[in-house]
Amino acid sequence: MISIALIWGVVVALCSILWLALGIRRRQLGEPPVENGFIPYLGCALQFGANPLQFLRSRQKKHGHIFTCKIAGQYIHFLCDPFSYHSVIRQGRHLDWMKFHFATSAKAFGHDSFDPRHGHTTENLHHTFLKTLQGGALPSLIETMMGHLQDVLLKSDTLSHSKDQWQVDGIFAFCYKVMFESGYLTLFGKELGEDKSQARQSAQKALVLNALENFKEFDKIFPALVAGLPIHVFKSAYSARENLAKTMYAENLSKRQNMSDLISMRMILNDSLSTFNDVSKARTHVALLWASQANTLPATFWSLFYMIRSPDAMKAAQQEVQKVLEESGLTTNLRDSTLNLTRDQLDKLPIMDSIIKEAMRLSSASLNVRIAKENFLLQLDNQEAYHIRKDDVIALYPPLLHYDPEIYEDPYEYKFDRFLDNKGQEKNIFYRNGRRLRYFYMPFGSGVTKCPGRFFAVYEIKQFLTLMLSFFDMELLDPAARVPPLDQSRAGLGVLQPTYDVDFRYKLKADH
Ligand code: HEM
Ligand SMILES: *[C@@H]1O[C@H](CO)[C@@H](O)[C@H](O)[C@H]1NC(C)=O
Ligand SMILES: *[C@@H]1O[C@H](CO)[C@@H](O)[C@H](O)[C@H]1NC(C)=O
Ligand SMILES: *[C@@H]1O[C@H](CO)[C@@H](O)[C@H](O)[C@H]1NC(C)=O
Ligand SMILES: CC(=O)N[C@H]1CO[C@H](CO)[C@@H](O)[C@@H]1O
Repeated sequence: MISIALIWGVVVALCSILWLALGIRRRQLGEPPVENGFIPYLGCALQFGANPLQFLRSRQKKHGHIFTCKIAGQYIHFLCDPFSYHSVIRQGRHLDWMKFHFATSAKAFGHDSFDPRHGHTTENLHHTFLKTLQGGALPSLIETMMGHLQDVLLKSDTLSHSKDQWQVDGIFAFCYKVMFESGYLTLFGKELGEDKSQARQSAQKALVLNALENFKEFDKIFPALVAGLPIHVFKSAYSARENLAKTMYAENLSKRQNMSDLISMRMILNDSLSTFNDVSKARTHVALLWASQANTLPATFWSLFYMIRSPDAMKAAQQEVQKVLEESGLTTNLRDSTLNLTRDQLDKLPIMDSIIKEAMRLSSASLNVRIAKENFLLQLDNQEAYHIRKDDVIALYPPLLHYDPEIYEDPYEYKFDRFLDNKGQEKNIFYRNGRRLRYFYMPFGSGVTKCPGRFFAVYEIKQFLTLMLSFFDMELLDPAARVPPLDQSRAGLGVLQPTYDVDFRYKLKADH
């Protein structure tokens, strides 16, 4: 933390000098109101960083539906009116999404640019993702994940052996271990070869544990990388990233079995469509590892935490799971066999869905970003129109929706059935001021940049919760434990982490 503070200090100093050279923007006729902030270059970055929601709300009150803030040298137009969102989300002609996304990924992970305009690759990543993470790709992802989850929860030594006595662990730590290992193996497969010897198993285990440690080390500084600091400033995070990459060279990945289509297809496309070198290719796999885990892990934490903390939620979910298992002729008395829940069965868990959605409503904070390709006029829903300059950034900040008391009554409260209608099915009709909203829930981004892994992500969490409910009794160590505050250092980047972990205890159910 000290090093980050120091670096910020240096950044502020450098920026002050830059500012003298660059000056500030003035609002021109027809442009949104501008906030230059008090600090040169950084502008409103510190106020925004401390509490983005509060900051944006206060500016919205002052300026209205759209305003411009200078943040770290960049002018960002924040559009705060949910009824006007579609003019950004559906605005392909004037707005570019690749520039920002590909630049950010290249900066953070160190691979060559994916932007086809830079000439390193002709791979259509978007297409690769859709083909390997959605639709027909889902059943096999789900089945593989289910197998790994059960291995990790019941068979391997990831958890303590005496699970039939109460075990105490942090919920966050628990979710991290279980979901990382299962998700990692689902995407990247296992290197086992013909012999499944003990030594091979331990080597496999060590690989996963190392990957987890490296992932954590790198993930810690991810916000700083997105903010533009070079990775070389962070020695240990840099070596963590490179250690991950070293396990993902083609020669290493090619020894793995049961790898996901996502990774195997990208390996082939790598070679046929890109001029990336081996290191660059390996780093693109690290980027995918990060994308598949960085949000899923905290989302799993919040789902499990809120479910355990709310006795009503846990009871309702338990009954729902029981019903689906019984209807399918499955029991959970399965110490030696495997529970095989298909996509259809997982689709029949609306209560679980709502539990997860509500947990993400409260914890997700992903900034949706587009860049203006040219000067153009942005039309708002209230008939106002604003001039946007080429290369300006337009941003949507969904927590403004998720915490809007006119959309979600008592928005700071966790209500597990908030996303259920009166028939107990998924509720997707929400209003603001009596008008139906098209966009009311956006933890996965929007439009072309919407997370391609979102279906799998929710299935993963559902599988995890289903297994936890089926196999374990669990309770909070302190039943009156408060909800840990959100760590705002990642605001804008996805699901936020808790500022501290919360302990729970778990025990294998008696009939196991
Ligand atoms: C709860 C879990 C997850 C959340 C909240 C989440 C959220 C997001 C968000 C907000 C974006 C960026 C959208 C934007 O920049 O506008 C994104 C991108 C992405 N996510 Fe997820 N994600 C989750 C899980 C996953 C999983 C499990 C996978 C893969 C297995 C995945 C793969 C990706 C990929 C590949 C991208 C980049 C897409 C692109 O650049 O075209 N995500 N995700
Ligand atoms: C990757 O494969 C090479 C060649 O088989 C091997 O020497 C190296 O140790 C492997 N790296 C890792 C990190 O497993
Ligand atoms: C790979 O998948 C096949 C079929 O799905 C399964 O029989 C096999 O045990 C799996 N191998 C590993 C190493 O998990
Ligand atoms: C799980 O169920 C699916 C669909 O019923 C089936 O295709 C698959 O082979 C099953 N897997 C196992 C391991 O039983
Ligand atoms: C190193 C590596 O992954 N090589 C593969 C790249 O893709 C071609 C097919 O296009 C394979 O033949 C290579 O083995």
